[in-house]
Amino acid sequence: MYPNWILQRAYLTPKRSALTFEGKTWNFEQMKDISVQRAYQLSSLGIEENSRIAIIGRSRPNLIFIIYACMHLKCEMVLLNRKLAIDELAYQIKDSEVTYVIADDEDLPLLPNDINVLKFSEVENCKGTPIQIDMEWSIDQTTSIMYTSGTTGFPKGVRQTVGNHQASALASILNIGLSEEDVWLCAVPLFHISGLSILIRSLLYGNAVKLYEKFDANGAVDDIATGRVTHMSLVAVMLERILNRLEENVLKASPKFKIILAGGGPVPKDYLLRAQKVHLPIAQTYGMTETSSQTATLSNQDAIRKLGSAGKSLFFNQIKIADADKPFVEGEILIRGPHVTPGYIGQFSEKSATIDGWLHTGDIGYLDEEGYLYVVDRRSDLIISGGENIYPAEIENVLMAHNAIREAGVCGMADETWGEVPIAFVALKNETTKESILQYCQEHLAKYKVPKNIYFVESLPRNGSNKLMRRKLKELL
Ligand code: S0N
Ligand code: AMP
Ligand code: MG
Ligand code: MG
Ligand code: MG
Repeated sequence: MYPNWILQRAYLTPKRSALTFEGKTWNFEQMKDISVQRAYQLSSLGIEENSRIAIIGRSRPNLIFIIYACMHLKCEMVLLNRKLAIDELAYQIKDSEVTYVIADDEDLPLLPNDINVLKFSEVENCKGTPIQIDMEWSIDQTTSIMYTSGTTGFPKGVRQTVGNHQASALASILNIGLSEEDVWLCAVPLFHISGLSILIRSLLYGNAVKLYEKFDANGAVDDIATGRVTHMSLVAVMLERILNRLEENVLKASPKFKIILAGGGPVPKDYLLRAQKVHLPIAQTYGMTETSSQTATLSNQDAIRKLGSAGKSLFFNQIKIADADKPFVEGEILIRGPHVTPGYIGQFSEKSATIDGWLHTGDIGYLDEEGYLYVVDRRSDLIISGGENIYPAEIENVLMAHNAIREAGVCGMADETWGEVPIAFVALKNETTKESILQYCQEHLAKYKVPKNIYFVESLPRNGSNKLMRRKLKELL
């Protein structure tokens, strides 16, 4: 058994800063008091211990209080991506069989009608009867569940356990180091592991988190240049915006600023070189929802010597390349370690996440002679736009449901702003317009998944067994 992270942290360092948001600060004792109160309130409103619930909300302190309250109740929390369309959220809510969706009042319009919703305001205004809060958690207990898209177009709910999160946070700190004054800037969504892992590290380490409701490059540059924050997690698009601001204003990172953890997709080498010039230390990292964040990380000292590498695996983790018996041979990246998910929920609950203990990522890479990982290609057809994953099949499924479309194929296209964006090729059976198709996509897909362009074609490239050859789509342009 392991201690309830929130109670243990409040016991160890009650007066240390835990969270700052828009000029207001909470220490760990206050975080505990508020979250315990919210747990009483949730319980009075019918949220049972160990039940599975979903949470949706803006990145604001009240979202964190609800998340911590659900941890006290040992609920399995499905963290919903608030950028998704109603159909996409409805699928996750149904697949996960949650008893309730606990929702920021502001997010009610995002949700389908036929579900049990508890509004943040209802929880906050409820009287709440004290209950016994468990001091101990078991290592196999599921803390969080995040949906991640798959090749079939049907997202899978990935379990992240107490043990996964602890192993991840410990491996991270053994690599990065820790001091009492550390402040981690969180401007990535809490519904992604990039964001949630910042909160969990804070509970385990006792360091403060500075939370932004939305990423704001000017604010981040100010915090980095003055040294008000020491760490930040981001994706390449955010780094680019920060570099532009630093360069435009002839600013440098404060010597107090320690590290940017850059992940969620490849970081262009040019950004790493630009970062050196403005004294911005960067650690490129390779990780995923299935590994509760980082698996391998490149230290800033190696940033130029091993330009483009995602570094070495962290202490408890192992990486190997399938069927590669020597360095520089490319193959599928396999991962093993205590941070790897035990599996999925819902319709994929029977599917094993690992084979012989190894997570088969689908990503292609190689290890160099010193054991540094290079990710050369991502898992089958995955498009990453600004750190959000998109599988062509999700978009193709929606397009095929349009009454004028006979066949549809989607692929990624390099994009200045987002790294990559989806584009679609369609063959029609009835007359329609591009506008009508885009309108239809907007109704059924998250905005970042709506194809940036639709091309009308006679037919799609297929192989002998009639399978769509997505890699040939671009040749139609
Ligand atoms: C890049 C972000 C911040 C962009 O959002 P922004 O600028 O706030 O946009 P909005 O104002 O909301 O909207 C403006 C218009 O832009 C469109 N839009 C927004 N985002 C995207 C997007 N990603 N792609 C395409 N279009 C987008 C809006 O639709 C809107 O359009 P219009 O004007 O038409 O209305 C935002 O996208 C963001 O926060 N991205 C990051 C998400 C993220 O965190 N991804 C990582 C997921 N992976 C993991 O968590 C595993 C890896 C990991 O753990 C990790 C990752 C990074 C760092 C560290 C780690 C770690 O290991 O710890
Ligand atoms: P997600 O689970 O949504 O975070 O997506 C994880 C996927 O992002 C991985 O399987 C990779 O395809 C990709 N990815 C993450 N980090 C990197 C990196 N450093 N370089 C290249 N691709 C990455
Ligand atoms: Mg109990
Ligand atoms: Mg994902
Ligand atoms: Mg946004």
